[in-house]
Amino acid sequence: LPDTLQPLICTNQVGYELQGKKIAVVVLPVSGKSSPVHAFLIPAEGEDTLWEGTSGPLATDIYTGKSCAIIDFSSFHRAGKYRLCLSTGRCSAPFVVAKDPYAQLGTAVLKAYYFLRCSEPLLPEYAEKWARAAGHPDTVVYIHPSAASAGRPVGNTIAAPGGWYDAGDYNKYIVNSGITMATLMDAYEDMPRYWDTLVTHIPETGNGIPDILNEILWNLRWMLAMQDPQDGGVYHKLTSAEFDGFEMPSADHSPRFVVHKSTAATLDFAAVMAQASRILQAFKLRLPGLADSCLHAAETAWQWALQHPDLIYDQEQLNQHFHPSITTGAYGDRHLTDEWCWAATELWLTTGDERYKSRMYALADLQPTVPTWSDVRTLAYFSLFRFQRLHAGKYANFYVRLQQQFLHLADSLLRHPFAAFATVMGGRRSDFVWGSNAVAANQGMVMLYAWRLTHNPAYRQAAASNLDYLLGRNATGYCFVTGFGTRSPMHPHHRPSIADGVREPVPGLLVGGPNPGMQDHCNGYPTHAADAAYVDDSCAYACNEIAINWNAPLVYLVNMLRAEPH
Ligand code: 9MR
Repeated sequence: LPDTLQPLICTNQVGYELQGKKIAVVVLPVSGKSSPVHAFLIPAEGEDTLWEGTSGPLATDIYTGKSCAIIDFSSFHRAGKYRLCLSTGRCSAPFVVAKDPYAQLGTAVLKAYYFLRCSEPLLPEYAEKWARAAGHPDTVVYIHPSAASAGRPVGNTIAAPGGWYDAGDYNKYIVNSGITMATLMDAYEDMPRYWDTLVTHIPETGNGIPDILNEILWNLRWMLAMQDPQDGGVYHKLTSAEFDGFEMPSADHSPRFVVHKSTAATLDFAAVMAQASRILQAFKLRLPGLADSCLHAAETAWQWALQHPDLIYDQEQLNQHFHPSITTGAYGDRHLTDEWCWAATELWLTTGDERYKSRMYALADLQPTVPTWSDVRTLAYFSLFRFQRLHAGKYANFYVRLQQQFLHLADSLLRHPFAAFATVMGGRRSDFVWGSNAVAANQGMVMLYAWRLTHNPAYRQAAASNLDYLLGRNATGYCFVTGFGTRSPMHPHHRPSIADGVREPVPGLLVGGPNPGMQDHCNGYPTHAADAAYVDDSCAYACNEIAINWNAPLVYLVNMLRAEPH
């Protein structure tokens, strides 16, 4: 039979935790089939049947209409490498069942940030075959708008080197750095000891600071340079006027600009700096002055925001008035209540200063949501839950209310799973947006916080179901992390991966995932069905790009599951 007429056996291609739920989904090529499916496990090398079982009644994938059979082999508890087979003789690719199946993955998804570093050469010692020359020194960056002479900008400049490229493009955006940094710092603050032993082999390794913080510091220093020391406001982004071609970083010499101070960027910056300041307190000897500088940066940013409470980044409008036109990512956000709450909360947690209280209290009127770059309210919840002990006395009621609201969000996700794949992800059509894979990872994070608050194992299981989704138990049959699993993206929309002449893409990167919006108009999408609208093609930036804010919740999810095994 041709492949399209064969059942698709979807497993977590990286592997299953020995003590965890073990589910595979068989997607049948036809719809409306209802007799259960029989499956059995065999060793990767061998024929003996080690486990066999039958699915329950088939469920319909509400997006594709296909019939799905859920094979639950959780009762199988032997570590090893296996294949799951059907009575037709068709088998899955080999996958492992292990006590600690995500050790390499947990490291690689963090190491991915090293590969995204701007202004620094990636040395073969650390980057292996993906070594490359430095690009974009960003030591001379024009303050937009700027006049031009002989085709080059002229005017005032700042230096803002370093940081990570945002995604498959070579620009650096404060708003998106904000949520990314917070998520990585959450991972650090929620499991500080875990990171003592996780080494990513980067130039800073061994300097007495855990590598996750070393990597965070690389972007933190860039962010600090994006603040105007004169007034405390923060530039929205550092960018070329247009997206660059598909070339290596070192080949791009187009002029770079910092563009428009915005309230969203400044508040996100304030939140990040406040959180960084309290983390870096513990490293004062190795990083003298840095914790204090971060706090000062946070407070001056907050003051600027008070004076400019609603300076929205509206790229189209700016382009009507200023030159050159800027057509790169906008990260324009018109609703700033959540940014205010988040910045106020982080500043309050770090300083204890009651000035931030009223803005933080506004959280009580905002229902928690799954975080995205434009909606950061739940980042405030995450930090508040981490420092519960501070909520005695007059804060007790506020805290109890937030906890109820938060568990309401977690329960609503739990109550509406995607039945065909038994994952939280996909339970709502609206899960399939640009960057849907980050929705899955962020839902996983929400579930892990709910688990830590209640110790109810159903939440941990739900988080793991979304990791299974990302690693292959989904309608596309792809493991969405480059370099992992048996079928993973080979052509992500990531300029170095396209231009470096190396067959394998840079590893450890989570691609955007199914997105029926298909805004890239790339040919080759197999379907409009929300959960299967994915194509592994570098032109498909709406589903196959990579981005710092998508990897970060995966760093959290994978490593928290490792840090807190069953
Ligand atoms: O992740 C962003 C997504 O939510 C937006 O819908 C999309 C269109 O504005 O932009 C995405 O972010 C991209 C950014 O604008 C530029 N760098 C690449 C980002 C990932 O595609």
